[in-house]
Amino acid sequence: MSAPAVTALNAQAFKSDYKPIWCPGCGDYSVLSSVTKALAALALRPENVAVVSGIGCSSRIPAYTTCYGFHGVHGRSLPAATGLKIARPELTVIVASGDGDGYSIGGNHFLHACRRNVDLTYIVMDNHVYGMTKGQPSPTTEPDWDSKLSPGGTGLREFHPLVIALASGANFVARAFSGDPNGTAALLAEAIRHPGFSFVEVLSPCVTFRPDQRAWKELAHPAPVAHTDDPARAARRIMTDDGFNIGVLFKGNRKPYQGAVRATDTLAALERKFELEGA
Ligand SMILES: Cc1ncc(C[n+]2csc(CCOP(=O)(O)OP(=O)(O)O)c2C)c(N)n1
Ligand code: SF4
Repeated sequence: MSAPAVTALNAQAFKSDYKPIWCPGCGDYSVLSSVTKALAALALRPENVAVVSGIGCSSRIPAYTTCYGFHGVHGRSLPAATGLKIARPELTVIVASGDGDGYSIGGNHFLHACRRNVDLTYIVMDNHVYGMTKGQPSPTTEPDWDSKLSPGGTGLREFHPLVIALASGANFVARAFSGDPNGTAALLAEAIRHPGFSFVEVLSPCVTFRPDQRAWKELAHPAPVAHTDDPARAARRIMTDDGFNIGVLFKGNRKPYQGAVRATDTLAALERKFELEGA
């Protein structure tokens, strides 16, 4: 007897019954919608996908999907996701973060995740601020952004995540804008399909602490040139662009790292191997 046909799911099937508690107008609503559209477009199923995050408004995403989820420790989403993908290579693993979670406390893990090139899709919802903890500057905050918590601005130069990802070995680098949910969904689907570590920086405004980011609607524009497979060329372009070029900027050919776990290592055998004496 042939196996019953599996019907493709629509984006709604990837949304859980939990109602997001983001502020009205937050860009993260749209990113959630793009993630679910991308999963539907790839004809994936929730039981074959895991969404892993740290802490922050943006990191709430796993609970809002019907996929497996892990809402972990601030800045530590990437090591958790790396372990999961190595242990369960058949799963599609998506990692969600914010600029605070991913570039401040999680900055070290970001570098090494790029270097390891495990097959993950890393989405950073960048709003240039710590939203959840009420508006502190983050590594991508402009040096002259004046606020109650940073009077006169920090005076510190911004971190350049896309170039740092390229220098560290990421295999796919793209920039998206939450104001274009269909374009973002298409970029995410391409990132998920691409083998290795795919990094998608999504400009996702924090309407509460950065109302000035409403202007991003007018600033975002398609990247004027097609992506390259040369990381140095991509880095030069990104260093000199206006920060609002949207699209795939780099696609590499590095072989993904698959870990040293052998197919014959069952979970039970691994547990026995690491059992503590006398436990
Ligand atoms: C170890 C630890 N340090 C600090 C915090 C406090 N904290 C929670 S979320 C956050 C920053 C979140 O900013 P971001 O990642 O940019 O996400 P957003 O809320 O803007 O989406 C901080 C500092 C924490 N939860 N755990
Ligand atoms: S504080 Fe900012 S990032 Fe957090 S939910 Fe509100 S608008 Fe979104």
